[in-house]
Amino acid sequence: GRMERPYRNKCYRFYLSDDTEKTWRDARDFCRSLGTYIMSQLKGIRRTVWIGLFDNIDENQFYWTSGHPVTFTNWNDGEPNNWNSQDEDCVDMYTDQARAGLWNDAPCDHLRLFICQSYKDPSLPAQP
Ligand code: 2F8
Ligand code: CA
Repeated sequence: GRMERPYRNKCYRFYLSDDTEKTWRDARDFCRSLGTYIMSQLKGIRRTVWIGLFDNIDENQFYWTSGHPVTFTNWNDGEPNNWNSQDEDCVDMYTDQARAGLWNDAPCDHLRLFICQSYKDPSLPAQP
């Protein structure tokens, strides 16, 4: 059967019935495809959404609000750029077809759509 279980701040989904057996490679590809879920929910929005990344403490030193280290970035060409010498210290993500998933720094006080991420068991601290 299919089960979801929180464990140490991660969520595990088990595929344990005989009819869902896969090769290692197919299992890996299947698990990876779950990651496309978030972007698929944003199709058609065509506006930027805030993500939890900011550099208002130290210019050009970006942090995640979760405290996780920044190990991956996905800036649009030319970003981050503090456009027009404005202080652009918060990061949003494009959702339109051409730029879907790419990041831009924008002024933190601008209004944007957003997505919240939470952990399956909120009593557990965020662990990098
Ligand atoms: O062209 C990139 C540029 O586009 C906008 O400025 C015109 C963005 N401004 C806002 O989102 C407020 C810039 O951040 C972006 O670099
Ligand atoms: Ca920018």
